[in-house]
Formats: sequence, structure tokens, C-alpha cells
Amino acid sequence: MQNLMKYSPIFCTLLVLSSCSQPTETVKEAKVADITSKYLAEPLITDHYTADPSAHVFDGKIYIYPSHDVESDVAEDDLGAHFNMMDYHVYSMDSPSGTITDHGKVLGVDDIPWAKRQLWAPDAAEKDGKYYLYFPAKDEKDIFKIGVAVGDSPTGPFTAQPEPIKGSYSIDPSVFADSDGSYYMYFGGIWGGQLQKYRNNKFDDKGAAPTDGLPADDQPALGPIIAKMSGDMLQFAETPKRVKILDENGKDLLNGDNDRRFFEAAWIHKYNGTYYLSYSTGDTHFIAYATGDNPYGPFTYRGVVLNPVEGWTNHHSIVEVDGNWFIYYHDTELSGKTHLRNIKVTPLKHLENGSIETINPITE
Ligand code: FUB
Repeated sequence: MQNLMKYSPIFCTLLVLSSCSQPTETVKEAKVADITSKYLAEPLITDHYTADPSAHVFDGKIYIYPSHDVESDVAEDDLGAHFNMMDYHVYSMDSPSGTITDHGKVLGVDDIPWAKRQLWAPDAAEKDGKYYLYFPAKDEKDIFKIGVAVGDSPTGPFTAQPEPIKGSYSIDPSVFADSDGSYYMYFGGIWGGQLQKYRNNKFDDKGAAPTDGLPADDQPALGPIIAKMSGDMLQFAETPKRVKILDENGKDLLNGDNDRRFFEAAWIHKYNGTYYLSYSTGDTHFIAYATGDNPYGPFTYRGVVLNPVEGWTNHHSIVEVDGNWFIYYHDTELSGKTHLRNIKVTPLKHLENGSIETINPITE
């Protein structure tokens, strides 16, 4: 039996922040590193809890689309019910070591006709001057679906479509803009993210425990799901497919290979023509990566991008800014509670042989 302590707090509370205020526009100094700290980087935002940062450069500026963590009265469970987020803020930075601006609340659960609760990790994309905010949320039946909201600016406001994306399920959408003008959504997460309840895009609920429905340990692990986006960015243009992640011998990573198999938080970036799929291994807390020669894969496991952070979850994005690469990620430095996280940024290095240098978020 795997460890069922997903989303349980690991560290005691060090500091309690107010998470209810709704600033209109606030500006904070961002600190990329502090040599007196045991952490590689410092929290970018200190007046809200933020997590799962999806960073993009739109029109020369960095925009960050994170989850907005809050304390609520929902009891903690192994499916992450206490990750009870209710809205999204958008942030921007001129450079990864510059100041960060909070553009305020851009979408709330009450603005989404089909969503009941739990606005988890979002992402955004730009096409032809329109901006698309993609987000997972639970519907009336407590089933995660993925929605989209549209705006005229990277900072919104965003208007949600009346229904979730047809054929969408599970969590952690990330939308990759390929150099040929195609857009692909990657999504999925196991345990609380419900991916194990689906086979071939069909809901097949095998039970309520986080691991019910997972393949046996000697069977291929579940992978993230990919679908090309329609021209209007509002629907899938094709039937979603499972992405395969292979080991060094060309065999599927197995479900029991917890240090390397996919759990949640898929992200794609392209470097020197190679597609890099990075993802969280969940219960073993790594951000791992695998490479392939096209968006659909298969991808071959290559190693670890980011070692475990403080807190249970590990979730990131990788972005190129003026020819340099950065990873945005989170930990629980401010709160000590795994569901009240804070986002950070640090440089990421591609090595000459195509691998990525492993980053240690805790330096002692
Ligand atoms: O923020 C809620 C969930 O925690 C995300 O969707 C997962 O990726 C994990 O970071």
C-alpha cells in the first residue's frame, strides 16, 4: 500500500498570513536568493499564499498564473479537500529578479457557471491577441473538469465559458504553444486529481481511496493526457490520448516506479528542437523530466529537474526569458503547512548533452 498521506501537513505553522484581503494592485520586491537562508530562493509573494505557478512571457513581460491557496473550514483528507481554493490572481514581473505586481482577482468560483469548488492549478495561453485562462474545478458531482475563461489582456478580467471543455477531466491543465502555431493541452493528476478513475477517456470509478483504480505496480503507469486545441482555443480538436513515458530500455515506466512515474503537474518546454516533459512524481516529491521529438511522445525519462521542496506537493513551470531559462515552483516556507504555499523562481540550466542540471531547493 502506498503512503496515503498526500496533502497532509508536514511542518508546524511558523507564520499565519491573512489570505482574505483582495488587493487591487500591489507591488512587492522579489528576492531571488538570500545567502543567509537555507532556501535557494525566497518567496515572491508574501501577502497571499500562492502555488502551482505557470509562468509565460507575453509581449516581453513575465506573467504568472498561480493557484491562490487559502485556509478554509474544509477538513483535511487524503484527496486534498482542504486545497479549497476559490479564485485566481495574476502576477507580472519585468524580469525574474525584478519587482512583482499583483493584478488582483481575475476569476472566482462564483464566476464559473459549472464549477462548485476547488480551483486548482491553472495555466494560460495567448493566441491572436486573446488570452485564455485554463483551470480545473470540481463540478456539482465533485468530478474535476477543465474550464477556460477568455480575456483581452494577460491580466484579465477573464470571462468563463458556460460549460467545461468537452471531454476534459482530472486536473493540472498546461497549454503548450508549439513553434508551428499548434497548441496542445496536457492534463491529469492521480489520487485527488482523479486520473486513475479514467481509462481511454471513460469514467470508470473503482473506489474512493486515492489509489483505487491505479494499475498494478508491475503494469505501465498512467501518463498525462494530451489533446490538440481547436482553432478558437475553447475545445479539444481531437480525442485526448495518453502520453507514454519510457525508461532507458524503451519500456513503459511502471506504476510501482514511484521515483520516476508521472503523478501530476505536466509541463512542456522546447529546447534546441527537443520536447521536454517535466512533471511531479507526487508521493516521492520530485520534478522529473523526460524528452521526446514531438509533442505526443513517447518521452524517455532523463532525470530530476527539482529535488523535493519543503511541503508535500511539488509543482513548477519552466520558461525562457531573454535567452535564459527559469523554473517557477513553490514550497511552504512561509506557513509550514502543505496547503498554504508560496511561489519562488530560480535559474534552470540545460547542459550540453541535453540534460538539465538538478536543482536543490534546500541548500543545507
Ligand atoms: O494546488 C492543488 C494541487 O496540488 C495541484 O493541482 C497539484 O498539482 C498540487 O500542486
